[in-house]
Amino acid sequence: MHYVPTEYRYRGPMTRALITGITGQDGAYLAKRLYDIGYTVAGILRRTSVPGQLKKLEWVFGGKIPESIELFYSDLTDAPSLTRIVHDFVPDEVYNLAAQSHVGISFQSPVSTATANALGPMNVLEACRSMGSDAPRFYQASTSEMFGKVQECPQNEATPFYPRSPYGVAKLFSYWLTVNYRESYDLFGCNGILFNHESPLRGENFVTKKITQGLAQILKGKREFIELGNLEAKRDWGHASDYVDAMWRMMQQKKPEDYVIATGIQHSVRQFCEVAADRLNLNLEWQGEREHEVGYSRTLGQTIIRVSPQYYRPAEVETLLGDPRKALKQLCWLPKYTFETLVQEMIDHDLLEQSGGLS
Ligand code: F7E
Repeated sequence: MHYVPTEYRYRGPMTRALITGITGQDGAYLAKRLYDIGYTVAGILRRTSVPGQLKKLEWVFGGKIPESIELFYSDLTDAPSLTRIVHDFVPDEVYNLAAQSHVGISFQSPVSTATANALGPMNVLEACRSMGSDAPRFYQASTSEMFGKVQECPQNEATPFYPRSPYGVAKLFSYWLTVNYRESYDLFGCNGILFNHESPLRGENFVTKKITQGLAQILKGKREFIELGNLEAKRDWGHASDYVDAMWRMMQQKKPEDYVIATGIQHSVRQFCEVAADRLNLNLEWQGEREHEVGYSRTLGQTIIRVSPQYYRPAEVETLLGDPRKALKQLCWLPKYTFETLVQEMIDHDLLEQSGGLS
């Protein structure tokens, strides 16, 4: 499954990778992946007063983060400190995963979203460029949100962009900046245009985790119902561990290019609810219409899903479906997870957590 042709440029166990956003879902999976194949891994994290910032990273390493993984405090808006870290650590590869990643919140907080998601990557790129001939390879976490109001279906690397949120607009800036640094300075910069990717480590305010965690809590009698927004939105959902493997593969290519990473299969939020509820034998039945619609569990004899317009977005991305053929062919990338195994893994994890089986 993870076959890598020998002509791929893998520089051996001395390779050094710096990951911004190492404490997030993708950062944690990528750190584990690179560590496992012998990289020296370092990460950048932001100082926060909220405890548990390292939880995801600890989870992927089975409880304890290896001591060899160096963690630097910085921020994508702190250009001098980013430059210092790049000069001190001297990475071969930089993965820029840090971002304000919630699309809905970007409408409420557009300036901080643009600062982190547009100016942030510029600071990281500048830090890389300042290394001159020792400049590391650079990966930018680009996103299917750039397709927004989709101009064709499915979306591939040539599909015109039409972002629909401050998040998508800011990410478009970084996408083009990466292309521009590649063309202007011969920097090895590539964009992974990743469609939605989930896992047990997904943040609690993204729809998939909200559903799997919420339904597990309902089953354990810890809450009555969950509230969701647009049930008709369609997404191409994959698993984060498969997607970080694609990130690494594009960084081993001879030439830097941009790749769509997706499964090529689409489901609606409604279907996600149905598959998740089915795994828990909740016998979900939809009743009513629009904001009066509810999901009723015949097993529990109660309403478990309500629709709340507070989760509607000012401009919605109704449908996303990726065409991953370039990645399949050039990167020999093949996802291991299906939609069903992804939902199952998230449900299993959240059920165990709600039963007190995970600390
Ligand atoms: O929403 C709808 C919502 O917040 C998915 C990020 O990783 O993927 C993610 O962005 C859909 C939207 O992800 C609720 O309106 C319904 O249509 O899980 P989400 P997203 O916005 O697609 C892309 C590729 C990224 O790059 C982003 O960083 O679900 N939806 N009800 C809801 N969404 C949320 N969050 N909460 C609800 O209650």
